[in-house]
Amino acid sequence: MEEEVAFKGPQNYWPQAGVTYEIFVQSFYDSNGDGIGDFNGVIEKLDYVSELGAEAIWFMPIMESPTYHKYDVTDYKSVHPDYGSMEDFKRLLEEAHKRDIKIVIDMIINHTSNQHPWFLESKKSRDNPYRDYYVWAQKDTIADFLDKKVITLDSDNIRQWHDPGLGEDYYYGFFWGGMPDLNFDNPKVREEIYEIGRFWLEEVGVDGFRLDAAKHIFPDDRPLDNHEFWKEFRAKMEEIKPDVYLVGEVYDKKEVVAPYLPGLPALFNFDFHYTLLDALNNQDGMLLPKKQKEILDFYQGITPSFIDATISSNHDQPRLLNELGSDPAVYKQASTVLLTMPGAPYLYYGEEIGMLGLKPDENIREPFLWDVEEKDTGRATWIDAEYSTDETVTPLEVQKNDPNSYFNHYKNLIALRNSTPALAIGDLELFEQSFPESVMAYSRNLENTSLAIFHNLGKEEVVLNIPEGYVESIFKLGNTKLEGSSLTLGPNSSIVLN
Ligand SMILES: [Ca+2]
Ligand SMILES: [Ca+2]
Repeated sequence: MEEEVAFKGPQNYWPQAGVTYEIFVQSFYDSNGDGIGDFNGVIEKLDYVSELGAEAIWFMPIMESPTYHKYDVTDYKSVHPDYGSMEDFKRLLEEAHKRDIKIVIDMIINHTSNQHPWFLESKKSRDNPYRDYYVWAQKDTIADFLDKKVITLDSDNIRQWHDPGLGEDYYYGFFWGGMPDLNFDNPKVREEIYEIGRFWLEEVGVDGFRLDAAKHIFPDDRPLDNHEFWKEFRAKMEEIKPDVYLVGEVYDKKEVVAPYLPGLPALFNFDFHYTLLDALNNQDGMLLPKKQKEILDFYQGITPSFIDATISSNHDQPRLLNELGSDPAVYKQASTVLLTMPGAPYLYYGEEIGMLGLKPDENIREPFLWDVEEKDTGRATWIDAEYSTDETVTPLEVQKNDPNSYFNHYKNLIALRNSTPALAIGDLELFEQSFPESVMAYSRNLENTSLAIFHNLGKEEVVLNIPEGYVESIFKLGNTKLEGSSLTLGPNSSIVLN
């Protein structure tokens, strides 16, 4: 197994196509030995993020919250003290910007914590000034919904209406009772949210937001109101920072996702994630390129300018290596597909060293393994790792010295993408001719450059005739052989041809 990279040299493709690295601060790097990752720890590892080739970081929630995951905020203008002070965070921003790394933070506005001062006020009485910050209903008006089981891609909650134990009034919380939904029909709530956006962009200096639960602002039967809200949000944020970056989580299929584009110029492509897994696990060569072409054409029909945020995993999914039968060859191929397809790829921390983890969520968010345990002074210990331990995952420092490690594979591929314009921003085209069933084939085209990319997802060697004009390999994974127009692809091998 040998990898070769021909091109090198920096380019700046973010946000259209550069790699964004998703960090869970809690599990990343603990700088002060209290067991919890922190901002100063991230600062120490910014050079690592650069080395990896990522151009931006998305931080999972950093604001005050009673839970370890912090998706239920109690103070929108704070940072969680476990992670450090606001001064530490501002220093992090400054250090990141010095290295040309953009910072995007998770913004959770669909709901707050039930410990948020607004909610504590809201539940006091019907005439409290904060009552209408949330969604309330009398029990008898929502009788039909009380035990209704609602299961969506992003929630397996069985009920949305919750009893605070104060009489006949129930409140709405889409995900769970600990996270009451804000009432976006109330203009005061919208003003509060815009002010919070202003605070982070103007006073703190972040580059943008990842918008959590973007399709749940209004209930499912009001999609048009959701689309309108995000257009208003975008306009307000662009008044403050014209180049603000907004990426939305609309956890659904393309028909539901695309209408959000005018308000949320970047959207996560969850179809990409699921189709990638299907393709690799079923050795179905053309499934993903066809799907991806369909999605991009569909988006194009809605708006000509959008950012397709592609993902191979994130903090809500089982670790990618687990999803792929723990097969290292398939795993390396998954990232080769992600990083040779169009889009703005997101890389979840730890995937570059092959971290493992299955649900519950805590275990797909385990501490990063920087070095072998006895030398790993920065490893977080807030949780006892069940899946990613020294016995199961090779720590980064060890991987750095192995040219065939996951880390070097990711690093080489990202470097190739960053230095190859057609790979970063070229159009996606499918070939007219057909190839063996296990072969994924597509080209990436920009001006006079055309790259042909072939992946054999199968476990048997295949031989194919490639289209004319491609003569030289610029990246290889696994066993491949090109002789004239005859290309031999070993099991789980990939090649990029120029
Ligand atoms: Ca710490
Ligand atoms: Ca909502």
